[in-house]
Amino acid sequence: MKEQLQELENEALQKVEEASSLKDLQNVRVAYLGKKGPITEVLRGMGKLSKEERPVIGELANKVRGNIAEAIDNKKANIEAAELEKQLAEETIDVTLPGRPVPTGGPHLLTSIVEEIEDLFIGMGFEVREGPEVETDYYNFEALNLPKGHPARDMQDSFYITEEILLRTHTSPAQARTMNAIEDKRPVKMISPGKVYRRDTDDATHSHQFTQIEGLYVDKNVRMSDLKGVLDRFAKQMFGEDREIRLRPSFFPFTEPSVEMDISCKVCHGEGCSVCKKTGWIEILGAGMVHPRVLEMAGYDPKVYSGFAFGMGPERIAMLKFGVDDIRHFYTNDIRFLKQYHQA
Ligand code: 2NL
Repeated sequence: MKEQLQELENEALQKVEEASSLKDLQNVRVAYLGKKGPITEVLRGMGKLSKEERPVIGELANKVRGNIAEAIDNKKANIEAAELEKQLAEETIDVTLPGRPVPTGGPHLLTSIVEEIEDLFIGMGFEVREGPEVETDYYNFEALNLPKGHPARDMQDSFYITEEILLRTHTSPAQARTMNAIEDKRPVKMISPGKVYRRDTDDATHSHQFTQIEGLYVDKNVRMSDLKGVLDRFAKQMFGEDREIRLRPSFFPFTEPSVEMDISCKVCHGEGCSVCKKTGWIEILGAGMVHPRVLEMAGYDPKVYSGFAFGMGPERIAMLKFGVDDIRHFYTNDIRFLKQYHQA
């Protein structure tokens, strides 16, 4: 029996030596150490041995089993190391391959347009000043010559937090606040971009939340021709040097006189087509000379100072510039829409 065990050991060690893969090794383990293997068999047959033989054979069988297991473990480590070595040698990185493109984000179309408009006015000496979106009735309406009960308040119905606090309906209150805060009443030349809110039903051209950019220039001797010159520059820089502007009389409670500005249609150059509804002109923004009462409420003497102001919707500017047909595209964040303008 001793010889049988010794032979088994030699045979198993030989097989371990010959194994060239983890699978071979596993087969050796099952064949020699498994439940149906020869060593288990020897141990099972121990009952038939004499009392003297039993511990000797038992010890030897355990030793043989230990030696085989150890040989398998060692060989396993060797094979694994060799496989890793082989993998490292084979799987080298080809640094000359082109990289995988990493998808990058970009500014939202509305952000790009607002920044373009800001840069344009900064170039003409305007400062960017922002104000709160949650406003008081005073700054949103009163200070802009829209007293309680004024019919124009209806058109700017808003979301009220209390009777006196609301979501602003335009960015004008930011300008009124800025004028108010200037203690030495020096000239003001600012633009004010930001979100505004109105109680409105959303459709292709209306949204209950949208953005505005307003401009204000208050100084001595500011005239309507200054307004026209600044807006003409804006229109040409934004839409093309071949564009003309035209001012039409209009009404805003905070300006007197008030105007609406159109730009010539680039499709028909003033001839009349479907883009401009056959008029040759496209409405871009509203403007006017700051109402003397608005100046006075902000602490500027209307006998000494005058000013112009204008307001526009960046969504509308972007829609005209890029032919966007639905204002809701700006807010629903469909990446297929937004991606088209990452270079804009
Ligand atoms: C429009 C018209 C306008 C103003 C905004 C303004 C601000 C102050 C004083 C006077 Cl502090 N006016 N802003 C003036 C005229 C028109 O906006 O259609 N916006 C989209």
